[in-house]
Amino acid sequence: MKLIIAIVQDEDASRLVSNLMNEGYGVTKLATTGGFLRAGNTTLLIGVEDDRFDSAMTIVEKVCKSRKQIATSPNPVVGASGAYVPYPIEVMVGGAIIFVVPVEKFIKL
Ligand code: 2BA
Repeated sequence: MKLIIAIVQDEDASRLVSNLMNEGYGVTKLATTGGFLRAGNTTLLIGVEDDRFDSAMTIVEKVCKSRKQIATSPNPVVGASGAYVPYPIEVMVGGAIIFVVPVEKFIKL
């Protein structure tokens, strides 16, 4: 068994959960915050049997799109007045950041 930890954009999260649930996967959805943009994103925990891993990944790839996002720089510059001025930056976010972890045991009590 494997645990897929998928960090996805909020816009994709509902559809991804629905598509996974429709195919019989167990999913846990966590509201998370990215360290760089300090903006909300969604982390899904998906426990899958090895023989269903590829098909779960296919669903994630199909649903999660990468997007340009305009955000306020987390490192503001010092303006002429001496004040810290936030400035907009463009970053490419997503489709998904994925960690795959082997599961030693799956216990359901
Ligand atoms: P954030 O940390 O808010 O990062 C959002 C996007 O900002 C990143 O998209 C990337 O395009 C950009 N970015 C991040 N750090 C940067 C930096 N130091 N300089 C310039 N641009 C930077 P993604 O790479 O698609 O990451 C989306 C979210 O996935 C991240 O949100 C974070 O929550 C998570 N993530 C990414 N890599 C991770 C890792 N190695 N470990 C844990 N979480 C990770």
